[in-house]
Amino acid sequence: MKSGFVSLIGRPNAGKSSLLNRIVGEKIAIVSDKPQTTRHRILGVKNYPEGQVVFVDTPGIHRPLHRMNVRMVDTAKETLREVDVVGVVIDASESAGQGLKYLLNLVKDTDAKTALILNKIDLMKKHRLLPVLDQLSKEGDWHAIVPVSALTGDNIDHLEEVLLSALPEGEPLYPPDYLTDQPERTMVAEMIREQVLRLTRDELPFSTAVMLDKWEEEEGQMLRLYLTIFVERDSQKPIVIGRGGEMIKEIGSAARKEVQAFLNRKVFLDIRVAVKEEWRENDRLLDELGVRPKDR
Ligand SMILES: Nc1nc2c(ncn2[C@@H]2O[C@H](COP(=O)(O)OP(=O)(O)OP(=O)(O)O)[C@@H](O)[C@H]2O)c(=O)[nH]1
Ligand SMILES: [Mg+2]
Repeated sequence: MKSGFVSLIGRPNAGKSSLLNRIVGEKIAIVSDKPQTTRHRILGVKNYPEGQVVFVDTPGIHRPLHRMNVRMVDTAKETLREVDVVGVVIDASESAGQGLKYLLNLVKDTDAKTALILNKIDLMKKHRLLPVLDQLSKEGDWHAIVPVSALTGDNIDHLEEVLLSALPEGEPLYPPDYLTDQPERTMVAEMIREQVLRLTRDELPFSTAVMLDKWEEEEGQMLRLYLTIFVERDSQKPIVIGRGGEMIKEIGSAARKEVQAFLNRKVFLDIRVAVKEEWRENDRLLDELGVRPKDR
């Protein structure tokens, strides 16, 4: 039997979380078209007849401008020392820049095996993929190079085979029914944040956080969940609330559908919006939000 950890590391928006969800077959990580969506490490476990793979989704590697972002990038970097295989996820349809160079350099220092995962091939013509593949093959000591599409599922089976076979021999690390390390409460707060990301623009996606304040369960009553959406400035509050409360209503009703399907029961969401200046620099709040400090 094979078993071990495979991290998914890469630039923001490369499709790491989409890939994790696709592989484990459940939506355990939120996804958005805005960069810096994932803020903490997320485990997803998959069992195969030949063994068990523990996938580790990480925040995108970027130049951090706030304490929150330093924590995010540290979280991702730490996994380089903790896993058996590092899956470097790259958006193959995007042209290479300084950020990619930084990432590839970082990965050179790991003792783990490295696999290059070229994602979003559905966006590319084959003749455009070949030169990208050729170029990147020289930029690392790759155990394997696998083009995939997390969106369509193209070549994902092959990717899983490659990653599983790269792991050491060992017994499963988690019980067979274990899917993720994320508590239900975190998943719920993330579902609300996903809707905020989907429905808002400009700086708002970066400067909002969602906290679950209370989980109220009373005999014979609908489950009531109280949440706060934090923004950084007074001027951002009306954007999240919307004219006549339309935006917050839309966020709430879309999130409620997701939460109800996830918890498999009827839920009442009580969402408020609060201003917390410079929360991205606030260590205590970041701890509470689960954006892990370095010395966790
Ligand atoms: N066309 C296409 N889009 C994809 C694919 N994989 C992911 N996406 C899209 O790319 C965007 C980013 O996806 P995420 O999975 O959130 O990316 P990520 O790497 O986890 O991003 P961060 O958490 O911000 O680091 C979303 O809009 C996805 O729908 C793919 O294979 N093809
Ligand atoms: Mg992500």
